[in-house]
Amino acid sequence: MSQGKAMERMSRDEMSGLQAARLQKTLAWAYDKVGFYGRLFDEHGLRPQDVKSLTDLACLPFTRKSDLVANYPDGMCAVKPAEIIRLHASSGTTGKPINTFYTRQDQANWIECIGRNLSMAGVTRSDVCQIAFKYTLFTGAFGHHLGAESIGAMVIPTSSGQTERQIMMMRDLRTTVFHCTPSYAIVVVEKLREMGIDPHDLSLRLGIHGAESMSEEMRQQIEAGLGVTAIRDYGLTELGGPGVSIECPAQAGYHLNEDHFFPEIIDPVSLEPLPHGEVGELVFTTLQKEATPLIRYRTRDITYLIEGACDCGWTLIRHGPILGRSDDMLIIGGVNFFPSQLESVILGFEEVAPHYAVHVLKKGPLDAIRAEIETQDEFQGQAGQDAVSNLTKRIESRVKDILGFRIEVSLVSPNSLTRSEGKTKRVFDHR
Ligand code: DLL
Repeated sequence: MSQGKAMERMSRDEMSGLQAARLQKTLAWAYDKVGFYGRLFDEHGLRPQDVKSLTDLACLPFTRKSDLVANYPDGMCAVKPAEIIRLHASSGTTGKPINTFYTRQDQANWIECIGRNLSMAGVTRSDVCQIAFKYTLFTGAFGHHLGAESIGAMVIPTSSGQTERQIMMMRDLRTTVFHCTPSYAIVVVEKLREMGIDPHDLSLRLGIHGAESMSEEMRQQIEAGLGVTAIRDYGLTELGGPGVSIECPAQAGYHLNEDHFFPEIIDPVSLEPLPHGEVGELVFTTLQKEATPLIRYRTRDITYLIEGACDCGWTLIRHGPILGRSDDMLIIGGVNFFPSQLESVILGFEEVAPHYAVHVLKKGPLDAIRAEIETQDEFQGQAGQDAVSNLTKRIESRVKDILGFRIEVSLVSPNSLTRSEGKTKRVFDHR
């Protein structure tokens, strides 16, 4: 049995013991090697050996994204440059990117995690994996590439974009697994339709989609449009990229590689740890990272942890879908909500396409939402003014019923909103 297999099926006690031992090592390593952590511990009058158990972790301060930005470019790095073999960075549209460094061992661990995840999703050495995440500083493409290769699958590194060519290769080389963001998967679905290609004439069977949220409704559209089972994949640059967690075929949450990343859920306001099952912000402490160890790193991602056995047989702890980001939460008409919640409601209407933009506006003292939503070609072809106004009202009223506040819906013609080959920016804050 490989080491990976053992991790996936360890008992809770065995896993906790392993985590506690690795935590001790990580804390000592970070304290000694990363100036930032040395100072942080000292300021709080703490020593790594004060943390004797996993629950003691809660007495340590958090690491925030702003700490990583303040320590750009390599202030968080624990090793000498000669030890580093790779760098990736977050796309960071404003300001400085977040750098993450890998020693040879970090890269081996990354490959192990993604290989484990892809195996969990059902990828085997007989598969042909087309990597349509962008090959840049972004972790998505290189991570999936290395992970799929480690399983022995054939890897086609197309990167994202050049969609017709992408589809030609997919057909000619009989791609079975397609790796990309949900946004790009939708672009490919639309191009297949435009080219008159039936997805069932392709060899695709699995879609691995991550780096942004994919509502159940979006998943259904991707599954129907590509002829795949679409699996959600989660990770973040700060932890090395993809390889943190993935959904299993039981689709009952994401299994987390908790032998590498110790999770906590905290209340994003009080910052107190929350029990398993309660919704809050995901916080990670790395357990194996050499180059960039992180202690209690606040991801800002909102979800919950799921205890107990999974139908798939794996024992690694699970988390639920990413419901939003604590820094994206809006309060409209007194109701707290995440823009991603709108997606499920909007895509419940078959007349609309999976392309929308959410504008947050100031209306007097209050905040308001205007959603631009594309209609499907078929609807556009037949609809008169009455049909448009009727659909607009139906969407507005369903949002009110389900989410509890009013939004203004503006239906726009097919293909009028910007398409993305990576992550789509859907929320525009005009306040
Ligand atoms: O998106 C790493 C990645 C690449 C994950 C490919 C999966 C596949 P960043 O660019 O640093 O890294 O963005 C990380 O994206 O904190 C979440 O807010 C969001 N995110 C990632 N995966 C998911 C997901 C990569 N499955 C940030 N569902 C994270 C929802 C996701 N949000």
